[in-house]
Amino acid sequence: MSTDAPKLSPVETIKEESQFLRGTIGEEIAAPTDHFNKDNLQLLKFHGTYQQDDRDARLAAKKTGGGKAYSMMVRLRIPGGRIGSDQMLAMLDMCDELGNATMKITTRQTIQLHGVLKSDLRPAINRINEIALSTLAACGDVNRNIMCCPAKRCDGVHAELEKLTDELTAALAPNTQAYHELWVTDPETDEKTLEGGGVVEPLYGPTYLPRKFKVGIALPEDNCIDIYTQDLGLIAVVRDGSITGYNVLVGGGMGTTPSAAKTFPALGKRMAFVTPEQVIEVCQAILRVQRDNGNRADRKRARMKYLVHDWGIDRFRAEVEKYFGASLADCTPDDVHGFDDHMGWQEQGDGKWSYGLNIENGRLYDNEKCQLKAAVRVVCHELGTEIRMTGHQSLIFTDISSDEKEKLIQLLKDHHVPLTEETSTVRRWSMACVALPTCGLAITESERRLPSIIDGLEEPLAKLGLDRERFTIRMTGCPNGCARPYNADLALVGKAKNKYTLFAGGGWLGNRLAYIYKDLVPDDTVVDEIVKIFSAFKAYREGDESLGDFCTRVGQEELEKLAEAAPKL
Ligand code: SRM
Ligand code: SF4
Repeated sequence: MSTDAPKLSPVETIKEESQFLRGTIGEEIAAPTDHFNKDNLQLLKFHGTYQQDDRDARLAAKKTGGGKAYSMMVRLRIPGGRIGSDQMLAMLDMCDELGNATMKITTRQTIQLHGVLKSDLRPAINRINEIALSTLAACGDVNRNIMCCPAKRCDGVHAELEKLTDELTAALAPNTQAYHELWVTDPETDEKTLEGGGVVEPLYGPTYLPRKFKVGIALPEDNCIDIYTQDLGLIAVVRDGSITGYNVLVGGGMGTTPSAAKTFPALGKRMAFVTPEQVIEVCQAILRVQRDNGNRADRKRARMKYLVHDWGIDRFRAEVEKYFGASLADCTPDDVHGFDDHMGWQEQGDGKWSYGLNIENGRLYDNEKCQLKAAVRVVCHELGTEIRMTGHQSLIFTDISSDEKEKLIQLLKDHHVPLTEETSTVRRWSMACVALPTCGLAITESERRLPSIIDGLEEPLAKLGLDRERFTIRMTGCPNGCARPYNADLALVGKAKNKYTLFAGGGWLGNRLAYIYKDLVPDDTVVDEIVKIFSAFKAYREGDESLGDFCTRVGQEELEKLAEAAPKL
């Protein structure tokens, strides 16, 4: 029998045969091995965990004939990045006891533990659930952690956004009992409830989505969650202090494979306006359109951005309206026009304060120079603050009274933590993905390299008088785009061993894609190349245009000429 339907990708079969994400994970957890088998690895992602091996150790082992040093990365789902100080303390304990003693705040406002041994995986996820957090759907072909402005503000608008984030998280969550059975209940004594038939997952069905799915919610004046990079973005429309609805954007996404022209980064497209009463059902309808029509044969083209691109926004919207059962209104003109990173002191509106602490590349650690982890621990302990994580891998301590402000700063100073006020603007607005040594897809360094690149840029920026200029520099160890490089003012994307593609012309507002300025830039020339761009910006900038606006106005070829022509430092 021949059929024209393209062959499904192998991951589709794994999902279908998995009994709603069970596979043989239970048996493998019980087995005395140091790693999981291939099929279960795909399923484990839905449970919030990835198998990795330390790539530094792999390299060393190669020389001595040793094997891989396997461990698990465990990612939490923390809607809008809101977490209690007790929960933060428990996670800090866990990273010391079960992880590699560091904790990573991610670009989607959540936490990752690295270095968890297979034998500690069940206890780790179990403990996470015991503190009322979860890892379910932190990864996998489902809706991921929903991003939302983390600022604590005592106004109706922020409260409404937080409520929507929580409701939408529940409305788009997978329903399978497998998670509970594997990690939460006692495998020895508790009964298993093996499921069958599509009704178990009324929203997803037995094969879930063709690929990951990401949602973000923003305010026009504050695009701190990068709305244009989300599969589904909601921009709140506010009139007289109340939310009247949301402009819905669809089809954003960063990942690309440079050698495959069929793949590309894309900004979300404005689709329709929805009222607060419609928003959840419309989001479910969008997810279902992608579920039923997204590409299940080619995972490289399975994200919703390709469906939106291939169909065009009008056809996509018509299909969403069909699933929703009614036509939708057009978008209002409201769009993003500001970006607050919420760093430093900000008033909450209830007499209390929040303090945003810049965490370089989101990594919490302790060493002789700086005891960041210990500082967060003591602040949580002594000031009992609620913590919020930002989409720029940083954190915000909330609910600080005026009397406690000095104490908070002193605690940070006692642990030699650089205060936000002492951090250069360029460092504050930079971010890097994890990359080496844990990321299996990394081609180059990123998180471990960006700090020294920023070191090299600070002095030239000061000499040029640009040290207070706000622009984003983002870095990733491969083209997958985990630090959202393709809409930044400047970006470095790992392309080959020790070589980066240098992008220019995005912007801090996040609503424009950057272009390739130079490809295969050797690591040791990266700082020089960027300084030359700064010099051109200083010499040829018009008015107060931003770095990204300047790069876009002049374009790639001219920028290269201006970078050579500009006075050298
Ligand atoms: Fe990511 C895969 C880390 C945000 C696009 N990402 C990975 C993996 C799991 C590597 C893998 O598949 O084996 C990385 C784990 C590394 C490690 O050791 O921890 C990884 N991604 C991260 C994090 C931790 C980067 C960070 O330093 O903060 C971020 C976790 C976010 C979260 O909490 O959920 C992270 N990843 C992103 C983002 C940014 C965002 O979502 O806002 C993107 C670009 C947006 C997008 O999805 O288009 C992103 N990650 C990818 C892709 C490319 C997807 C694509 O459509 O092509 C991959 C590879 C894949 O899925 O095949 C990937
Ligand atoms: Fe890994 Fe690439 Fe993502 Fe960086 S961008 S974390 S190297 S997959």
